[in-house]
Amino acid sequence: MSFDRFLENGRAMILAYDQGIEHGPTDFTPKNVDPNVIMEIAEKGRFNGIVFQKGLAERYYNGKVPLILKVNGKTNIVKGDPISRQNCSVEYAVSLGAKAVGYTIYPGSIHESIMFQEFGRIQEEARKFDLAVIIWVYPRGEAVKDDTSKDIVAYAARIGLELGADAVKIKYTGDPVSFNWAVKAAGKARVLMSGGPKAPTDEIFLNQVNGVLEAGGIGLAVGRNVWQHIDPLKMSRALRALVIERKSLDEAIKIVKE
Ligand code: FBP
Repeated sequence: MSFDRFLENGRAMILAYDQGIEHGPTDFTPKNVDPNVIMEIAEKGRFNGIVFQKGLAERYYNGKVPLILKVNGKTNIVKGDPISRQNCSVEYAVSLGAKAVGYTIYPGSIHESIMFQEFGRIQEEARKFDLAVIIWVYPRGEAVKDDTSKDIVAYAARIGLELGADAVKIKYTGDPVSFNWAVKAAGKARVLMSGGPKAPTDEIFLNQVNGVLEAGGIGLAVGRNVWQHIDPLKMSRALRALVIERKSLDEAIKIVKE
């Protein structure tokens, strides 16, 4: 299957950089606001993929790391039940060098059916081009009270499988036992952890990643915990040790503290 090209030793570490549209430049420093800096972290940090929106891919993608083209996005300016619509065709993603497309759906939003339908079309087009399909599944909206509960995260994972994604990017529940239910629900779809705001300490973040791996997840697709780190390449090395080289949590923590 086309997602295999993102795997190394059965695992994957993917660098996400679509926060500029989702949150605005508030996430950035004068350094990491420059997409070239992120491209370099992805390359030197030996990530298995980088996530860009179309505009960044056109101007900054250098082909050194497999590209995952995010084909929808929204801002956080609009309030209420979220909806995120397609902003780039699959064909254009291919022309930019993408090896996968990414799409976010918000189950629980009153607009979920629009996103489900749109994703369905994108998924089928991606198959024609032999592109992998990664779905960000973020339960949101009035009805969603706790988006990291065991049941809602497992539901998110299952939706990704049912809709035909090769990999689902979901939030961590907080412990490996409950997260394992999401991994089971995802079936043959691979499970990637979504990052969230920078964790208070490196230990906390690496512990979360370790929990995901223990639960059967194959890795992570995160941004802020890497490129907001004081030493992004050091964090990348720690992640590589833990995720790809299957070293212990203690060894990964040692690397980041070196
Ligand atoms: P982070 O690791 O920085 O949280 O990135 C993961 C991600 O899914 C991004 O791809 C996306 O831009 C962002 O989170 C969306 O965050 P949210 O919808 O929670 O504000």
